Amino acid sequence: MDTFLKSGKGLLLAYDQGLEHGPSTDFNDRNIDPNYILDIAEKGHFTGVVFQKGIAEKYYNGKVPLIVKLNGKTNLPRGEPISSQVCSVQEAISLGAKGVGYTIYLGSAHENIMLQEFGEIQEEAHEEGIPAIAWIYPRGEAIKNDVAPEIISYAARAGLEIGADAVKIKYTGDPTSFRWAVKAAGLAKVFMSGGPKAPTDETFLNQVKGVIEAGATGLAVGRNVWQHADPLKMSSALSEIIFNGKDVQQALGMVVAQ
Ligand code: FBP
Repeated sequence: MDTFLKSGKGLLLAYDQGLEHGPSTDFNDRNIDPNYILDIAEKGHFTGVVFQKGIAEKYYNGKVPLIVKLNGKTNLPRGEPISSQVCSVQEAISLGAKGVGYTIYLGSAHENIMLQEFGEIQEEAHEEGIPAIAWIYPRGEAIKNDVAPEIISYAARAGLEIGADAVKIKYTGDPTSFRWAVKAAGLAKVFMSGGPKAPTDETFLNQVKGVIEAGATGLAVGRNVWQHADPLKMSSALSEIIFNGKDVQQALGMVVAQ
């Protein structure tokens, strides 16, 4: 995972929402352009950028280390969620990937298929000497609250046990319960998943601070950065918390600074 870390911490820019949510839900005239995202990734000093293979193939410019997501789904079908593999480890590497990502909907009636597929890509990735990162989102009929501390820590632990080098999980809402999730993940690095754009910058920065205080490695964020009016200022604020240990008020100063 070292390729994606700076002083042991990481800030990843996620941009697979076009497939996951559809263009009208998340994108506007600016952020629908992948070049806009690449620019933010570079100028915002992100330690990694996450694309599906189509975007990687047509836009990736080699400036920020690449993670290719190997599976995906749309939000159009109903029923138990399943995200199937759409790209191989070899193809990801040929596109310049230094790591691969895979989403598992833990608790779905189809979790067995995703666990098995992840097992295979984890072994291939390790044979190639690159990390396998698991987006682990508890989801489906069996999951009543997908951010309950016991569910999130279960996701983190499952990630460790299936060999993920890093897990991307949602925030539990407070540093104390998130600390348990980080502990459950053991030597697997923990990244918080950004989520929909928070109502205020302070709200989001508080979450990020809580996650770092809990011992997480960092953040894999999309919408809270590239939907922001000034993504580079938000990126600076995130860097101040994650890499420089600043508090929320100091980081907030970066967002409002002219
Ligand atoms: P955001 O920071 O925009 O939430 O991105 C993180 C992410 O994991 C993306 O990689 C992915 O597209 C999205 O969230 C999936 O969101 P969900 O499955 O919760 O709708």
